[in-house]
Amino acid sequence: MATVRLTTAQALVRFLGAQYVERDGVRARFIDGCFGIFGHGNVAGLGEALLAHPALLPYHQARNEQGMVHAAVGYARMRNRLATLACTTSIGPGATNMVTGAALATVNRLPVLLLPGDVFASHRPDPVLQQLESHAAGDVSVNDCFRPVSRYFDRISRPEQVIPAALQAMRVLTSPAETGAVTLAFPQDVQAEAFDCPSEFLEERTWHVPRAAADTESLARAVEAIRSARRPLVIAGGGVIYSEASPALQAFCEATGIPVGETQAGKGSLPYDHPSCLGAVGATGTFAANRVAAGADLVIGIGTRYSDFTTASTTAFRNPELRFVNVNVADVDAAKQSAVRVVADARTALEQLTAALAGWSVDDDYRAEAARLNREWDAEVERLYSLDHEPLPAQSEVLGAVNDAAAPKDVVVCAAGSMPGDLHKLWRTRDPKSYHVEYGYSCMGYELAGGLGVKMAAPDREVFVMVGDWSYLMLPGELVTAVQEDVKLIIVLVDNHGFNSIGSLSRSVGLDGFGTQYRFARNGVPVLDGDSDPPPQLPLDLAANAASLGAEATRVGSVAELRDALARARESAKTTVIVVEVDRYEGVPGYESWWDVPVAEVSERAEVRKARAEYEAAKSAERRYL
Ligand SMILES: Cc1ncc(C[n+]2csc(CCOP(=O)(O)OP(=O)(O)O)c2C)c(N)n1
Ligand SMILES: [Mg+2]
Repeated sequence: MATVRLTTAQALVRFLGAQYVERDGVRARFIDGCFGIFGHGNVAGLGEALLAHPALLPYHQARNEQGMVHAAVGYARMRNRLATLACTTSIGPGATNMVTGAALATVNRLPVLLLPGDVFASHRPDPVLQQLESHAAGDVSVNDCFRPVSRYFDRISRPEQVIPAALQAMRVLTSPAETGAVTLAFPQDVQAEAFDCPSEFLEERTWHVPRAAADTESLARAVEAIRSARRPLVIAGGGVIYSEASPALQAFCEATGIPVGETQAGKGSLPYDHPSCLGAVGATGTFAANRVAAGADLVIGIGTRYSDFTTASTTAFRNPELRFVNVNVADVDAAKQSAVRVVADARTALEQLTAALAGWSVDDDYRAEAARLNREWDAEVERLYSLDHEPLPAQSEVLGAVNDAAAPKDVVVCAAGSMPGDLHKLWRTRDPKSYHVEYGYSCMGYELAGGLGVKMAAPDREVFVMVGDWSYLMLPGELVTAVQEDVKLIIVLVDNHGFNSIGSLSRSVGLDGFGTQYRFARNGVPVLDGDSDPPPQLPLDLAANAASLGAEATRVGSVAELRDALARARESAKTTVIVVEVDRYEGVPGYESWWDVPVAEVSERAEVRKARAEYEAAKSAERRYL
């Protein structure tokens, strides 16, 4: 067998650069590049290999290891999990900075390949700088933190071990059912060590992504459940988008008249103005979807994990006769809610269901009810887009202005705070890839970095990043990366001087917004929220901050100015940050839904006791779907 003398790091880089993915006859490179921040643990080993192979695995510099994983996640999601980026770090803090990103990827079922440097496999110079010394185990390093947040974890302790580790990594990354973060911890001495690498390992390899069909009996059970339902409802999750199943879903809805509620990851499965589209479902849902959900006798979950936001903490579906059919590539999701389990690709299963149900439809009244609710909901969106609130605009008007500025294929990116819920309800989505809200982990700091990855994956689309003031402050550094990489973003920084989201939540549980606004200390004593004499705001200038990081930055004082600034940002080739202040108390209401956040059972505060009584009443509506 032919071999080549390579370092372990060179072998891995050459392997990764030769991996292809194929689905529906379309074949493309899988690992399109490698983000990295160098330190000891990767500068000499992987650094040398990346320098030697710039075409195989283009290197991108980042500011923060967490941010670069977010960028890789944004990239992978935009590419429907058919491509991603690798991330390499030094040992110790560089490595553990990626743990949050790994969890985010795994929770959202998005493929990223993480290559944290690790301590010497030989243990000769222990303890090296940044090494954790365990008193009880010689084989533990901080990288063991990656185990619970990775779909696959291995530590490459000998050069030849890179072969099975890399093959397993690719298997998991390209499996629609298993994908998430894959971590190959890479001891620094092993990276630099040479071995006789089999040439075959380095040859091009194609990973075929299957479209599993439903087996005959599962399909028959699902068809039987649908035929006997009077008020069925589809819940479209991220799986619909990743499977590129929107046309199949639309055909299914048009043939059967079954309406659709969308999860955060599934939003955009149907265009917002399609008569079967009821929009967002669950805790951040529309009245259209939530009313239909409450009475549905059959819920057909397609590509959804049924998070508590989707089920409104198990209160969304209230029909006593309720049953579930779940179509999912992952058995773990298909089996939820004691459903009729259809383990299959979303697009394939929808085509099978449409064919098997030919000639069957819900009754005309139900079909008309969905179409009417779709229009009534859009009237509510229009109302909230044009509140003309003064003196500061409402957040919903800001979303309306951005929605107007975005072309159908442009992408909105968001992750945490009050905007994800408002976007879920209000964003008029016209293309399946135009809505990118990370709400599996809802990680503050994802917005800018994730948006960077989205734009790298889809340079032809404008990317509008919606970020709250506090999320911005958590991880602004990737703005520098966007400027440096010449990746254009339009960032709308919505400033309400603190946590609108958790502020409202805090007030709703009787805590008066405690700890959710920026506050001075007065005479050395921190001033608590709820103080009747609020101290002055901190002297923050977020536009100046963004400008100092290289963006074109501007502060606008009204929705009209925002519209002008958005038009200019579209024209510009550069990354723009538009700071807009909104009224923190002018929120979008909830629509016939609830979210379970436990309230203190005993408290000296009367407001808390009142909130607890309301909590107990609402909680009594929670159900088990057995
Ligand atoms: C990393 C991280 N820490 C904490 C939270 C909990 N959390 C959710 S929203 C939020 C406040 C967000 O503030 P901001 O970005 O200003 O958005 P706003 O709520 O004002 O819309 C916090 C602390 C989180 N989601 N992510
Ligand atoms: Mg805020």
